[in-house]
Amino acid sequence: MIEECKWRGLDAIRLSNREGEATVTLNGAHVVSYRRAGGEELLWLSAKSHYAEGKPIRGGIPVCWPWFGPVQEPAHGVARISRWEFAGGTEREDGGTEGCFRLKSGDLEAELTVTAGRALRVELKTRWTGTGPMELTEALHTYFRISDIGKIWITGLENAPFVDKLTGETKTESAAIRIDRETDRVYHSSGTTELHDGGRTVRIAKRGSNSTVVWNPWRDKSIRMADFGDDEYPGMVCVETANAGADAVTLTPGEWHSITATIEEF
Ligand code: TA6
Repeated sequence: MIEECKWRGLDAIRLSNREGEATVTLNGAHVVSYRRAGGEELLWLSAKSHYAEGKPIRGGIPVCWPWFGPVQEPAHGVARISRWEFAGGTEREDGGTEGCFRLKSGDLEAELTVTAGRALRVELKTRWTGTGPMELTEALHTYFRISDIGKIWITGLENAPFVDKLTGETKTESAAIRIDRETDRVYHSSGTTELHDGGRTVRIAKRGSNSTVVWNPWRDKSIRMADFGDDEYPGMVCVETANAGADAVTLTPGEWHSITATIEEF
């Protein structure tokens, strides 16, 4: 089913079927909720988040585009604070329910396709219609709901080089990732990662992405963010499907570039 609805006062589209359900606000084409049939909410939302047109939502899957990070104002680009157009939906043969959202920003076009079913699939396509090459950085900045940051571990990034954004160093680690402090890492990796939380595993497979960002603000940074509760950090972790930093994508006029995250819970 594909329904227009209101979600915390925001215009949204709900995509639902026997296998799962997702909700996407037109503000930011922001996936704010996904659960598979019989499952619990996969995505984390801050109790302090803003829910207003033109403001970023703290949680869910912010679309960071056409730049990632504070490289320009606004941080993480314009997509997550812009109103996207809902361009229609499809009930797929494989049982998934798909919604397509579009945004035009100058000579850049973005198209986000969200598919809800047994898995959550998010594809962000970009086309540059200007002249000459254009450098793009981007992220599907996914916030995962977890039981406790001290109990989870992340696999799939062992031995992948990462930039530690807190120190600027480039390092590798051979072990699975466990988090016990503020963590902000941009891994150079095109591989699948898995988030392990007690008996549950969340698999994040991807295409067109050479960066995986792992982030938890811990307490001091949480206190500095007005839309993030001081003591909320233990309940979330970001594992982001991105092209960031040295993994920037150079677009030639007219070509479509695509990045996809497929998220499934076991
Ligand atoms: O993806 C991690 C990160 O780049 C962190 O450095 C932190 O800034 C986070 O994104 C949240 O950024 P935001 O602009 O949403 O507060």
